[in-house]
Amino acid sequence: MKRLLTSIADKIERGERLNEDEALQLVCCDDLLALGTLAARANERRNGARVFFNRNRHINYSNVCINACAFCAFRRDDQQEGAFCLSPQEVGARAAAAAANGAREVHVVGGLHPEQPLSYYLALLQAIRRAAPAIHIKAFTAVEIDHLSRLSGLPISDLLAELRAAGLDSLPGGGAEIFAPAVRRRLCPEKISGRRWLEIMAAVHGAGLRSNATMLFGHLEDWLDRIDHLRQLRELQDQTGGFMALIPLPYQADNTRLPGLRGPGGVEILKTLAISRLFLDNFNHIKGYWVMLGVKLAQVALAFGVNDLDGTVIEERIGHAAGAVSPQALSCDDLLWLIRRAGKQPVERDSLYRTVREY
Ligand code: V47
Repeated sequence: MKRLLTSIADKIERGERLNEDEALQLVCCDDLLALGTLAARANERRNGARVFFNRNRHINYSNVCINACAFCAFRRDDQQEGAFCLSPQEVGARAAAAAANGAREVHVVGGLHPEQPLSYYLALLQAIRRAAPAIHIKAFTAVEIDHLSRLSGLPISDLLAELRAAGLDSLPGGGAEIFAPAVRRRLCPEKISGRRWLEIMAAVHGAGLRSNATMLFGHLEDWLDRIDHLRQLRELQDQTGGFMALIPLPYQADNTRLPGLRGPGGVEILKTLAISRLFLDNFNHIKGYWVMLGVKLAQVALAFGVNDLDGTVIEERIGHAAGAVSPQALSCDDLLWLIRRAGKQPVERDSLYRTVREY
């Protein structure tokens, strides 16, 4: 193992790419701290001591969804108790309030609604744009984009052009889950395939929009599936360069339909973050999403290759429906404190990772 770690350390210093075999060998490494040190070094070569955050607000416009993913505690059937669908005016009002509080970005996602036409989604974007003209609108996962394309009959490129004209600025990374078809069949059988998710992201990047990517882990998949997922993201990134960050999402188990699963423990989460950092040599940023990691583990993750803590978030529903124990929001002071106490330099960024302020 020592020899493997040394040869990987050499590769990192030379800026060479790890292959899948090497990534799988790292999985067998029981020396968590050595693995973390390697990932931290890979990150440091890229980002130094800088750790990014932004002032953002999540807005979930609806929890009504025609899919019924087994891991999702957020979705409801139309008419079911607790189902909601916000009007464009309500979404606009939330964006205006967020902007008044200093937010630079809204992150807007929801379920696949059975009734709402494309005009509803365009109205959402227009309402935000009117209410908060300067705010960056990061909206709609590849899964929603596929849904809108099917319901409107528009090819993806035309659809993206319409959404852009209405205010869309970039796309979040949700809905990727884990690409392996055998896992997806049990986890989210109605959802678009991993291949389709990648195809849509290729079109998004081809249209000149940037996006993120996610990996949902710690449920039915194994390490081979995780490395395969990362490999496919790396290959697309080689072609397009359009991904900004990977967000590894540890599975939250409450109120879901995967009986007997607890989600990954802290050691497995840190290992997954570190291996993601080491393997994805063409991603600039690995985001530690404190909502799902927990605030304190997200801070520790800054020593395991993570260089971005997402942002203030303000109102989160998807992870909390599944039992996430984190708060709803962090203040800028909280984020600054976490980053500084990890021995790092806080950098407030915009949605495209341009520096807003160095602290
Ligand atoms: O797509 C759903 C995941 C995602 C559970 O792009 C769950 O900047 C864990 O994508 N346990 C939404 N995860 C969150 C997301 C995201 C978050 C922060 C930043 C960005 C970004 C994207 O949450 C869903 C799904 O993959 N999810 N249920 C669960 N029980």
